[in-house]
Amino acid sequence: MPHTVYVLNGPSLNLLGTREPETYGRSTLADVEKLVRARAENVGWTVEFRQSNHEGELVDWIHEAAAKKAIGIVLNPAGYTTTSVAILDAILAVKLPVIEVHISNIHARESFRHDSYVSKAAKAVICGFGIEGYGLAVAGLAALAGAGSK
Ligand code: CA2
Repeated sequence: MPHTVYVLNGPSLNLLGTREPETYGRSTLADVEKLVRARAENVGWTVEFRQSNHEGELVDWIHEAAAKKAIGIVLNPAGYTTTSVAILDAILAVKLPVIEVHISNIHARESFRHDSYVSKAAKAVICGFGIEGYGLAVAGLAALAGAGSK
């Protein structure tokens, strides 16, 4: 059975590519999915790619990833980054490697974006690389898992 990586996207990321291109670029979430699937395929992994505007649904998917024995999670928590103890607790509970991704460099933006609950439990954090950050996160998980390219 191939390993599965869960790629979870938080609120409003369904709008990627349609607003604020100066901050988030012009790629859509469908482009992100395509990129991630290609990178996962390189290491023989399958992808569960999801987006939700609801905190509890993201929590459920983190639990699901663990129940399904996923190899890890790539998570862009979007607006829940700086507010969600529930998502932090879910990550602490599942003990899967979580790579936190932000398209923009949150540290070069308003101070309210800097303090991430998710970072307290994430294995690694990638921000500011645009959507390439998702590809880097898959590569990072593959390096952690010792998966060679296929
Ligand atoms: O840079 C990122 O990936 C963020 O996680 C995006 C969040 C923001 O709250 C974080 O501080 C940084 C916002 C996601 C909203 O998604 C949109 C995408 C395109 C256009 C409008 C909203």
